[in-house]
Amino acid sequence: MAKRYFHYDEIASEQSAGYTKALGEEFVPGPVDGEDLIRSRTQVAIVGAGPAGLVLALLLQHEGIDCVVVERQTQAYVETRARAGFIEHRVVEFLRQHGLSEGLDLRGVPHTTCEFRHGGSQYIVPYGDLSGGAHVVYPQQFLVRDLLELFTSRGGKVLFSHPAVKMEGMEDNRAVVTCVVQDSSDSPLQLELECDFVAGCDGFHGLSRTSIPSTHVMTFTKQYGIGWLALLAEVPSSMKRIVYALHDSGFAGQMPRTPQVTRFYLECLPGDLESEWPDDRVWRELRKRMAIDGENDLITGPIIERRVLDMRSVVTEPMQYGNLFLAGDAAHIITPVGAKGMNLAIADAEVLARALIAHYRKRDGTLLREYSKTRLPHVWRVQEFSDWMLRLIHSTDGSNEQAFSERLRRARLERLCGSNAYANLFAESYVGR
Ligand code: RFL
Repeated sequence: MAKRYFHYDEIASEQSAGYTKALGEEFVPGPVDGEDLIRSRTQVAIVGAGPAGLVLALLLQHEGIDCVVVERQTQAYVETRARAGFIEHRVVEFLRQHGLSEGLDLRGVPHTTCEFRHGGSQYIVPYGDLSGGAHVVYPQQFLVRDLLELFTSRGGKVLFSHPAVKMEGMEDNRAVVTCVVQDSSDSPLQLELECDFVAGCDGFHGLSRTSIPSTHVMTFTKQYGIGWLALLAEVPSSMKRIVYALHDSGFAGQMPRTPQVTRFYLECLPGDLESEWPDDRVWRELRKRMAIDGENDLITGPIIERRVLDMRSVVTEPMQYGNLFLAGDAAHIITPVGAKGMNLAIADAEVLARALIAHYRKRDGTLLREYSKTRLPHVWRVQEFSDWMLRLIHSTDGSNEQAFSERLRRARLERLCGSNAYANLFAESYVGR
């Protein structure tokens, strides 16, 4: 049966009313496993409305390049998913240059100092002065909301509740992304999105990376055998700076988020269940591990989120396959130790956008061909820094030689506070200059 083609504008504008009802006799149901089918076309299909996908979408939109974002989750889910908070100096500058920083400039808080606590001593590192840069603390969900609002207010279309379920034709210039339309009707509808390019910005559990034949990619993985209990508490930050506490019982950290909400981390066993960490145990461990000379100034309050994370890092090489380009967590994940994941995702989107713009505006495909080669050295530099930091703040290095590791940690901290060259290198990598 012949299939009718729709521009995504027609689909998106009718989305709230439900496709079936809105398009009525306008579309011809196709015989795809008994499901209805709609076809549409765009230049760049962006899979995933996280930081990578939305930054890419805005940069392409600015250049008049047609793109459509398909997102598995609902808008409400995407706009409230709390994860990152530290935005690197270079990324802040980039967002400003492109007019994407209004909310961040209004509500973000610059941070320039961090503190390590070890054996009753405090080691304060003024990384801002050392590097001439600053982090801005601005929760990821706020940034995502800002980017979404900008993109849609300029006419951009994001198809929420549209999980991509199939990607084909990337190797022979006939890329098609198939999504299932999750509406309330009984018969599910499929959307086939034909495009020149697919930007796989769908995070670590997305479809893009796994759509590349295994013969064409290498995946490098490091499992650290360490767990972190990631917590969000409805309390103001007790200490106004970022704190990394190195303790015999394990690492504890405090990362400011908003005046009312603070993120804490507690090292735990990788397989721990959240239920094994009730509030009183969490606060007891945080108090103990963050104390200086038995004293601490921790403000306690309701814990609004707790999640056990496995410390692991993964890099996929290359970050492209035919006309499919991976960006952000879809291509690499990094332990949250150095607060780098979202920053890498935005940096990928920046480079990919530049390459796509050169392709469409100058008919020059060089940057696209070299996308992976351009990004991977930066990705590995950041992985190296995160790995260094992870070894600094955890006593478990898998060697059973705990006492030796302890002394190494102290030596590292003393150099960090005693050697300008050492501290400068840390500050530059940490702040992302
Ligand atoms: P995201 O944000 O995961 O977005 C991917 C989007 O793709 C959608 N998706 C699909 N859509 C359509 N079809 C499919 N088949 C799909 N499959 C998935 C998903 O629903 C989602 O909306 O990836 P992106 O854009 O690459 O951004 C990466 C960042 O989110 C991530 O690296 C950071 O959150 C990591 N991270 C931190 N990064 C920092 O730079 N600074 C930090 O301070 C920081 N803190 C953190 C973090 C991550 C954490 N967790 C939870 C792992 C703290 C934590 C606790």
